[in-house]
Amino acid sequence: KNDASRTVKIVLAPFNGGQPHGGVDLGPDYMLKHGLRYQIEDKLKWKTEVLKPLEGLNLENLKKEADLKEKITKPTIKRADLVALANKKIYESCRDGINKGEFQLTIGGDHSIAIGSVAGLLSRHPNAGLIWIDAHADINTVNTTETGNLHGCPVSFLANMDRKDWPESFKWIPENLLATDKIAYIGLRDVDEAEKKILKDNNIKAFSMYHIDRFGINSVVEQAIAHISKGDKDCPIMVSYDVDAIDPEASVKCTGTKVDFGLNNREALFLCERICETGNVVALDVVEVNPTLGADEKEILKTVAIGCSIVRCSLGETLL
Ligand code: B3U
Ligand code: MN
Ligand code: MN
Repeated sequence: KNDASRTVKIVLAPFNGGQPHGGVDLGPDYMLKHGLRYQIEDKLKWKTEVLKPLEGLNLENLKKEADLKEKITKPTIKRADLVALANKKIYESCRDGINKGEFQLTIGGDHSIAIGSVAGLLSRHPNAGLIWIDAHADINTVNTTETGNLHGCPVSFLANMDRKDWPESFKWIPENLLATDKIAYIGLRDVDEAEKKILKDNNIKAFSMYHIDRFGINSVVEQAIAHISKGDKDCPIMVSYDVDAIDPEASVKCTGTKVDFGLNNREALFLCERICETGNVVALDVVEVNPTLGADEKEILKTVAIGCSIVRCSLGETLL
């Protein structure tokens, strides 16, 4: 259980190399400037510590070098070695820098950073289940990706798919990390054909917006928790939350791949409240907040604010 020590280790992952836009690396800064640490400490009474696994890497330079090289080589996956390197650092921080009773909060960055955060969490909690909240399934493999953007692929790396075709630089990822029956998706509505086949072939539990309309968010989250916990009432839970799961009109306009008809604001936070209520949440990612994609201050504030709300609701903030 995570409330023994009530310490949140905040892992800053200001990484944008898994997708084409700049600016998503500013997510952690904006959320911290919005008062995230104060909210966790003063309102919710958790201690916080900050880890910076990417400090000292000149990410922008490394990205430029990779892009220059890839203009000629045109590889099927973009900036692979850079994504692998950044994630290895995040993985090592999460594995070695966080104790078993502490809460792991990783702030992205694009969703490729979940390769490191989830791998790190699973090295401390091997039986944890993963709830992936997203408009996208992010389960393209190195062979199926159409865009070459690695933020569309993290789940395939975690689940060891097409490993024989991985670049050497990803081989630090442990082999038996995440079983496909320990994953549940919520919020899907923009899934590639190849991804649909992967979900089907592997019988992966996935709740799209259709299922939320059909059964309601409460039933969906209940089914997701039950599926990943497999009858273990103490099963540790990690939530990887891509803010593009939330409807752009509702609050999230500042994100790289907006998809209409998503979660409303209450559904978005109810998920966190209900999963937290199990007492089993050990880790959370909040990713794809891109403050540079806002038309004005108000749009930026709305996206950043709901990112912070996701954190608070996952740490036990309640309405009453
Ligand atoms: N499935 C597409 C699009 C995408 C995935 N994740 C985001 N966009 N944010 C891809 O690029 O793999
Ligand atoms: Mn995602
Ligand atoms: Mn997404």
